Amino acid sequence: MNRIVLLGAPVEEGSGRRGCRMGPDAYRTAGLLEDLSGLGFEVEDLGNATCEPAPDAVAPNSRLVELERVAGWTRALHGWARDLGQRDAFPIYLGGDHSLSLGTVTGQAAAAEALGRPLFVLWLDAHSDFNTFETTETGHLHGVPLAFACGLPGFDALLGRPVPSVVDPANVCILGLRSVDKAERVLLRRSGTEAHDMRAIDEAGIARLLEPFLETVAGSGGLLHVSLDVDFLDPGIAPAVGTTVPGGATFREAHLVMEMLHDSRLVSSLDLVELNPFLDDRGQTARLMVDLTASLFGRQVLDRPTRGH
Ligand code: B3U
Ligand code: MN
Ligand code: MN
Repeated sequence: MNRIVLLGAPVEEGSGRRGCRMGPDAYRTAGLLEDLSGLGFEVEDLGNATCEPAPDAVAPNSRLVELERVAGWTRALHGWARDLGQRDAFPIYLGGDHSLSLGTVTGQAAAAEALGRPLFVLWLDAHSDFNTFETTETGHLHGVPLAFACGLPGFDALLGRPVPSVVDPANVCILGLRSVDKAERVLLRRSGTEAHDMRAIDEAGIARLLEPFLETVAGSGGLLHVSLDVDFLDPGIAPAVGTTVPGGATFREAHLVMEMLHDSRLVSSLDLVELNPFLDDRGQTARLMVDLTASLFGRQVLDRPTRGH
């Protein structure tokens, strides 16, 4: 696939603080279009999605923050992703906080189902985002998208109906964990999702954890959606995120993941989430996220043979 479409999703209501709505423009300012074009891709920028709040989204408890707005974004982005996921172009969703994945992952799952392919998800994040409306302690809806996409119950207010195509939790791999809430941890364990914390990365090396997952995706003819949260990265190299957690992925670990993903040729859609340019240091984090995206699309120092080529 030689075409890439960029869609801005300036969502910030899921994070409980302001700033993520500037994310899409920070990626543009940091040169995302130019870098991807320079790698030989035809890049179309669709601008930013918009949304209307969903007044019918009634909160099942009083802890949930900005449910009407996040439900509005979920519906809008679900529609976008369902359509873009069936076009002959690779969609990159420019966030925006991680609640945008409520729409993009479920939309990509619907698109994959229409194409007759299973959807796999690689979640690169310090957090598992596996809370439900019941378990969330903060009420911030960027903490629930993976549970929603995997079909956990109680979320019908978001789309106004059950999720039409859920992701099989056995098709999910999470890398980079270092902050999981107590009840969330139980849900995660029960789901059977493959989840690796930073200790596992320290002990095994990130490549050894990622490789078997990519082999499974390849073996089942699946499509792979990647959701890259800025806080997957160590805050020392990526300060522009509201929820910094020490001890994250290093510069090289993150690039290696992207380089392996490129070589696998399996990735078909990408979320870039949680960049808060208001917290950045001279564009450092925006620039790093753009560089990581370029690695995913094949930027490398020396030529090397890739799988299937
Ligand atoms: N698990 C916590 C914290 C959190 C999740 N995602 C982020 N923070 N970025 C929660 O709010 O659910
Ligand atoms: Mn996240
Ligand atoms: Mn996170």
